[in-house]
Amino acid sequence: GSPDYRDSGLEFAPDFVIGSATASYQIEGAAREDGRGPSIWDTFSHTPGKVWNGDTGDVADDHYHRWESDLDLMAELGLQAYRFSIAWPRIQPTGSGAINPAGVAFYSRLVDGLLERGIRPIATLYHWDLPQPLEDAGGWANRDTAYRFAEYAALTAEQLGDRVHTWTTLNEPWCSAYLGYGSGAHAPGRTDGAAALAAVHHLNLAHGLGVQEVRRAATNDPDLSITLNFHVLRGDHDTSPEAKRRIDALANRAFTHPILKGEYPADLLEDTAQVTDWSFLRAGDLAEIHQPIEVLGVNYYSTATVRMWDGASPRQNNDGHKDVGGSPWPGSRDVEFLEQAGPYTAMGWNIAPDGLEELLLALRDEFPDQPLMITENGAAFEDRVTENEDGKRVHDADRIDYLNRHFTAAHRALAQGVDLRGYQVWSFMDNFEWGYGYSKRFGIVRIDYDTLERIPKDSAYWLQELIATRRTP
Ligand code: GBH
Repeated sequence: GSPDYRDSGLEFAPDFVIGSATASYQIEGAAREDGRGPSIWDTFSHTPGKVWNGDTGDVADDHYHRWESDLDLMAELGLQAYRFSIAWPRIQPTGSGAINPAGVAFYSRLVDGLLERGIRPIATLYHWDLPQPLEDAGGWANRDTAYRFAEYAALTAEQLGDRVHTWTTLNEPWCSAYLGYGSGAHAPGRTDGAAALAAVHHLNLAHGLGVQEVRRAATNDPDLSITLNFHVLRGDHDTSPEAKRRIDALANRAFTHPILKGEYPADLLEDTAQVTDWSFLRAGDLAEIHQPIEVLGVNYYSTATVRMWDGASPRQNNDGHKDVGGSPWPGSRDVEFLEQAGPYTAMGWNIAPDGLEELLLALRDEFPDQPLMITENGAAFEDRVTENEDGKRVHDADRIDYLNRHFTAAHRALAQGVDLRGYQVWSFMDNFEWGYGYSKRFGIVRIDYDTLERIPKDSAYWLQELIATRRTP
């Protein structure tokens, strides 16, 4: 039975699922092997000027070949769960049509390997690697992509649905829509606010259709979920309430309301009326999107502080991601993102564990019956390797401190009655950090990119002890 968190000190219940997360394009490599087709991230990373240092996911951590020893390491660390993503272009190399058996076989081996080691598989169907032919047909701005996703979800659940425990349809559709089609910082690198909002809707539709397909095809009493990256908003200027309302609508409620309530917020439609007429929203869509889910996945890293730009003073834009010209805020480009108090991670993101507690409580208040899971939390820091007769070590005290503070914040939420089911640390190992290439390291396991050697950092042993003892060390 579950302990009463109000009496438990810093104890985490045995069924509070603690593990770690990765994503296919960030770790697998083997980009052209076993029939994998090209994705928008292959195209984007091979386009000069898009990714730091020209880095690509061609080799990445070579997890595609090293999966077995990677699973051994996860087992050694005692992970209760492993959250990974499935590369759509390995399952359907062109994004439609028959499955590619070699691609399915890789994930089938991976899932079996996890189960053999007693690690719960949490599979994400889409962590941003859209098959390139679907982008050539309009990508997420094209309604047809949602139907293609539903077909892919069905085929995949038919293959793996007898063994996977938890299915996540999409990872952070905010990033797919607004960074992919609005700001252009992510693949496919488009800068069109109307396309970004169409993408929001088609991603929501893909989620709803995908949930229905997986529920039909999976036989292992599946938990269905979606993972969202929430914007936790701060600001005490006169115009901060207006700025918070706008960003909350675009970033948070644009997803939570259709998915969990079956409606788009009226203020979102008004705020974006100059950008699009929302004619992509068709009768019946909201009913398709509004499907019950067992778990809402929460990714949390940082907060944002906002106010409305006065149009005169130099505009601040510290919204924590690469500014590459376009805007991720269609209809609300006049929101100013202010510099925030430190300390900061190597990404320049402010460290604010209280924001996690605040977010979990706010979600509980708005969606009281919806179980939650932290599907990503973690930090990039400049790690340093030391070596002595016992071997190589990475003393990442800053990452341990970050995780300790955030696990403690999650525990405070548990103690206030939040139905939080688990916590997946981002990331199991250093990997391709999207536009930042290999320059930013989020792993609890270090990757030596010359030898591809894996070196568990001190934070990995810290997590091992937390999982074993159920208390932060
Ligand atoms: C996640 O995205 C991704 O799922 C994962 O693949 C990635 O490697 C990982 O996180 C680390 O970046 O408003 O202050 O939070 C992160 C999504 C969204 C986080 C925008 C930063 C802006 C700054 N990002 N957000 S803030």
